[in-house]
Amino acid sequence: MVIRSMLLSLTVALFAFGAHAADIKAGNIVVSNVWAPASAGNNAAAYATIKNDGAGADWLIDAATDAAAMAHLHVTIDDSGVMKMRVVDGVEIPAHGSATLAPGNTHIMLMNLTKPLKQGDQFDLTLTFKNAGAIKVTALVGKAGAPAMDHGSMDHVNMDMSKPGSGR
Ligand SMILES: [Cu+2]
Repeated sequence: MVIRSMLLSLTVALFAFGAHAADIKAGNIVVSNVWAPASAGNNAAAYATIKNDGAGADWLIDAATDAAAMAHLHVTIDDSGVMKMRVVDGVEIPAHGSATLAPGNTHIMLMNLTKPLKQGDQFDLTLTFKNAGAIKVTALVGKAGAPAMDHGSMDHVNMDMSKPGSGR
């Protein structure tokens, strides 16, 4: 079992080495650079660049993955010098514009990971947009995070753990 999982990790690592996740396009939405830093605790965050080629705004309204028990959309806010995270109903992708989910900024919070995210791993993520619908993407696991990505040390405000699935 141990050997088998080691071989599996090796295969995944070899596959991920030098791999570049392809842009995924659905309707007017193009999702690229989907990644997550290697995890240090039970939770992690996933990031992506989302482009909207359409003439109307769209909203990322939900995220789901088998890699964690729950996925929430979070924004990071500076509350008098203390960085806190807050659940949001949606992330706007402006018309002919883009939104970047990045460390210290808007992110997809992965709560209670199924297993630790190791550098070189990848996992599926389904992003649901108000207009473009559900888009399945692959996230690549990169280097462990800088302190700004350490969600374990950050407060979560307005977190309702009784609400599974999304921040809605
Ligand atoms: Cu968060």
